[in-house]
Amino acid sequence: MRKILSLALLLALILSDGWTQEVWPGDVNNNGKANTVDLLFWGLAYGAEGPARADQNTDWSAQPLPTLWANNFPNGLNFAYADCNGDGIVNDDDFSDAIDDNFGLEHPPVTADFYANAAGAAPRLRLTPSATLVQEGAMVNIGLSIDDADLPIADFYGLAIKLSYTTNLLAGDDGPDFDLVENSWVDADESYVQEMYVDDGIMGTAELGLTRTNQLAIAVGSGDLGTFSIIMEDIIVGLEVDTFTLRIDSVLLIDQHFGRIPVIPDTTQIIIAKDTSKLTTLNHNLWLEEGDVELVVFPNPATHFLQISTSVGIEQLLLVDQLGRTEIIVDRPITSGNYRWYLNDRKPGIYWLQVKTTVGILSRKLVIAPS
Ligand SMILES: [Ca+2]
Ligand SMILES: [Ca+2]
Repeated sequence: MRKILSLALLLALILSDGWTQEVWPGDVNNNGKANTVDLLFWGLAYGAEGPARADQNTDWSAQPLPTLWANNFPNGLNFAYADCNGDGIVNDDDFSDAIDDNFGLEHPPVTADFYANAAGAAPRLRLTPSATLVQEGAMVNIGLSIDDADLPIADFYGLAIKLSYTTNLLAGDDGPDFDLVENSWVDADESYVQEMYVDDGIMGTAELGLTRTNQLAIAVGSGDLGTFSIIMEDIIVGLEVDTFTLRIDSVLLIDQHFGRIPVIPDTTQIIIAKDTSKLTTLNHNLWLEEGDVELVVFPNPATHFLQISTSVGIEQLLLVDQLGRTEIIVDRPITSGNYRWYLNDRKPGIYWLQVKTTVGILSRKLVIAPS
């Protein structure tokens, strides 16, 4: 009997709100996960006050919802969800003790965060590296900015992005650092702006959140939002060059009413070389992936000769052995077509062909077999 009653009660609770009547501290949008999108909701509710919870803590567990607050988010969710620690006010403690502390934790089912990536004519997030070709061990800064030349954003309130990057190429197995630009257009009115940046160097992922807190939007201005900084570690023996990629996978930019403004994300690549002087003749410092161009190397394994069939021009062809020793095979531009080189008496073993084409660099593993 008691079980039937509690089921009926649960059903009534679900029907009354359309969702569960529990607060998970840090999951402000109640989608099952604490992340930087919750920071955006927190920013909209910042400063609001309402009934406190009976049990005030920030443990990652279901907390009974208090009496509903006077305000709701535009999606209908009550502001009480933004009071993560349950003390009756939405302030910095809710961010630092719950959203930040419980970042990444989930209580399934996890539903969508509704990122709004754009394609075509839309404002654009830009990743601008200080260099695209560096020596191993070098430090590179990558500026993050919004380019709204095509479509000005008059109503910036907050931004949340998810990033991914190449693992194993950064010093200390760490992710990129991020520094927010101080006194930028984001807080041109000197309002309080909260930033949140979390990276996972093992997974190669990071999230950045940025929100205003005064319920007033601001127009996007010129200049960087912030800077990612990375130190390129030594590349592995056997490789002449390697490529670090930083990619914005998802972006959510909102106005002060949680209107989503679609934005085009960006990707940047930085080539790390043992000896950059060998690569400076490149027209495009772009690391090609398999399938980007038609370039066939055969036979492989090779014995007496090597034949290359290419659909694009080649500027330089390097043969790199497993100790990283490099030999230039072709040092002047050749056009598309079929070419043959004799291997003469090169030592059998595993090599890499570094092919600098007119559209980018690619690498092919090559085995030279005993003849
Ligand atoms: Ca959430
Ligand atoms: Ca609070």
